[in-house]
Amino acid sequence: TAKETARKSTKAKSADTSSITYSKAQIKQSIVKHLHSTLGTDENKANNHAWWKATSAAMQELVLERLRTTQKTHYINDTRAVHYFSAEFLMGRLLSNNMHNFNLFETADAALKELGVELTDVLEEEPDMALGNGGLGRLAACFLDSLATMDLPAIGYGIHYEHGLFRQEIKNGAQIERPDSWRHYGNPWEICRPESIQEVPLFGYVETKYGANGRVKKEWHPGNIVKGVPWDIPIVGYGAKTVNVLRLWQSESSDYFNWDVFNSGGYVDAQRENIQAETISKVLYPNDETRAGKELRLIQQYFFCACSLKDIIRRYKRAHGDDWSRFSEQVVIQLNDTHPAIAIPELMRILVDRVELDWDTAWGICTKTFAYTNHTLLPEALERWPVRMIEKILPRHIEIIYEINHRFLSLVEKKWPGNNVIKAKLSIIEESTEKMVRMGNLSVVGSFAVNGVAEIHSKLVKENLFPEFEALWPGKLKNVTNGITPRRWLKACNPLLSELIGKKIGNDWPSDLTRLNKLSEFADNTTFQNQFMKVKQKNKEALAAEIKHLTGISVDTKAIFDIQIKRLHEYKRQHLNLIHIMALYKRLLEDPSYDMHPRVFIFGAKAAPGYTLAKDIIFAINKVADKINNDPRVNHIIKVVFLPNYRVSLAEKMIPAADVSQQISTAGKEASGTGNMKLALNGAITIGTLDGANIEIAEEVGDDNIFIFGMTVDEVTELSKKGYNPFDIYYHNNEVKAVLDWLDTDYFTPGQPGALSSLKNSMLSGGDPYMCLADYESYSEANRALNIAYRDKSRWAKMAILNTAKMGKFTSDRSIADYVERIWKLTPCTVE
Ligand code: GL7
Repeated sequence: TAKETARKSTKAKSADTSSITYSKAQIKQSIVKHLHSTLGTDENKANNHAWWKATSAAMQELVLERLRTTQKTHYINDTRAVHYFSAEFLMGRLLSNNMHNFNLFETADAALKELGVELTDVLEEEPDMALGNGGLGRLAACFLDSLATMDLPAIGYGIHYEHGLFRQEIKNGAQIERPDSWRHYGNPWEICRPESIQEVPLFGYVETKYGANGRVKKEWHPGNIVKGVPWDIPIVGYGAKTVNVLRLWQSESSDYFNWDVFNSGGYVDAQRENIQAETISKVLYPNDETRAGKELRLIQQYFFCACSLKDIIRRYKRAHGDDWSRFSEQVVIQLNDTHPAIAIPELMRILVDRVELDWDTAWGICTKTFAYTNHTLLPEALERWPVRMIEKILPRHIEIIYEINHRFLSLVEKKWPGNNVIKAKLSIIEESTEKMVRMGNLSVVGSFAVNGVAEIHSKLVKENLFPEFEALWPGKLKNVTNGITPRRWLKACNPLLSELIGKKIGNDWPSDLTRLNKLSEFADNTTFQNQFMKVKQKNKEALAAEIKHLTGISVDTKAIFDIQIKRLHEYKRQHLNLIHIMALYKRLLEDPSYDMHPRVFIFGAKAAPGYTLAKDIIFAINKVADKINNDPRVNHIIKVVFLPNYRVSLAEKMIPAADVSQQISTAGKEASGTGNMKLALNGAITIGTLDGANIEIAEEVGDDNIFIFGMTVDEVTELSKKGYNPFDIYYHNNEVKAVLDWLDTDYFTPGQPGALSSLKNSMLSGGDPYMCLADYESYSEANRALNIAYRDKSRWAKMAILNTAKMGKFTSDRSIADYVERIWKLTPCTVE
């Protein structure tokens, strides 16, 4: 089974590292050496930044040693490998992670102490590598960790963005975006590989030629060529046996590209497009779950896919020459959403135009190589590109896409003769006023497997998004429930809890998370309950200090720490949380003896810069926070905190301190969620809807250990069918009415009445598309139950322990084992 695969390939890695022999003295010596010879400074002059770089360089020495061994081993064994194509990798910081995976964290800590330096301060110097927006990008990062940990040959391919996700500042309550410069002062982990530079053609035209045998040959004359420069980030597995690579492509102008070649017949002026080559990898598009629709975005996608495919083919040919028959045995490419879907026609182009394979052979190779993960059902996130845009940028690819579609539609015709409705629905080309290429359909047609990311999501993919595809290719649509790496999301970020767990059940859990289940035996044990909650208390104190430091707000650490951290999106319903907070505030004002345990509501969220309502919600949270936090009538009972610039490294500080995890999306909208797993793993109790992986979390922890509320997917569908009118609730629920009307006054924005009205409008006259009001009453009830539960210290402690204990399923090792078994068919390769 998948579980066994996961266990076998990761078993007992805890203390079993070659590096354990690396002593404190050696680390100390290495750090000092790098301080001197890499950084040109010394122990007396060095600041924390220099210590961070020197410490990283010392680690990187070990990392590169293992990298060389790994690459040699994979080469000798000619291993089949997975190539994870993703426009986003949200890596966060690497130093602490690499130390933990080498099992050298404590040793390095001690070494630095002897040098008079605090490791925790040093770690804070590292900028987050934020080359992603949210869950999708972080999932890719967790998967890389698991792949290396499980000794699976894998390579991540993506874009070397100069600027990752913007840094968020909050000014007068509103979000401001500032550029992120993660490698401004150099990045100690990345290695440039000029020897593997690739060239990528763009624009231009296609010439049709006729060969001697009557065969039609297509030749693409590009109007522009850009260079892709690879940067490698080593990915250290837990136990530090395998070190894989994340290869990120940076664009540069190609210096020798000779315009004169095309300077005939006036073609150049007509066809050539001038793009500044360097801009391609300049910046990550900051949209999460929305199409950017911009030409540059399509070019980014093609750029990294073309570079990566050439890289893969170069490596394949080194081992197999021109024998293409084994390609799909050696290479599997996982498409992380449709962002890299253009790789499908690109591989076809190479095989048909360059290698000169016949179409069917080429298509056979292609459809045995690609697999596609769908991450969302939101229509605004399903990518479609105008035919005309692809035609202009990739003139040969649009021809290939049409050919793929033509052949695919004859298959559809065979299955459903004469049914033009189905044909129109399944067609890769959408025949709207502006013709569009549907990248989801292209991905399904060009892949041998398609998966959703949680049971419910995969079911909806099958039943709602691609039902005919399921009929056409039974079994092609699968599920792989997401997971998170317990190394980063428990061992490294929550050292106190990790230590406590280690004392109780041993230290094998980071590589076999199901072992946490042994903690269940102690869930009723008062001593263990006290120890567990004491850790939580310490973590809350640390977060309280951070909150004070970042915002100036003091919070009561005996209060319930209630956390909602995720991108700001209407479907995630931060505004449902907010109107409930306002309702509590109102209850307290109207009845000062209203019985509730003190509670601190903590938010972290970035809004896409162009998403106005999302920014309005951030503004509203901050304005309500200002009012409540400064109202002496209630501020000993409620506090509201919005922590600016939510990112991986901030999540690592927040998650260990959470009592409550808010997972309150409208049912059917959150494909999976992964923050839900991280919070529960650290002993937070979920208040959530039956959506995404919440359903599977509820199955694992049991109904007594989670607060489920709201409509189910079926109920949401039913209500939409019937016709949902938020005014019905507004006029029947006095609390809802009072709170929404409150938003229209200037109570929270003195002198600026109406500054929060867009929120009310969205939930009322705007039709409340995410049904906040429909779920309000049920949410409020769940919160009441939660409040009562918290009052019973022992009951709460038991719930928290059981949440940690029951999270075994959600390790990304299990997700990867599922991918290996259901899709990739890889075998681990031990690196000695
Ligand atoms: C997402 C989903 O919204 C999220 O629920 C899921 O956990 C994640 C990883 O599978 O993928 N889909 C998506 O487009 N983004 C996500 O975070 C941006």
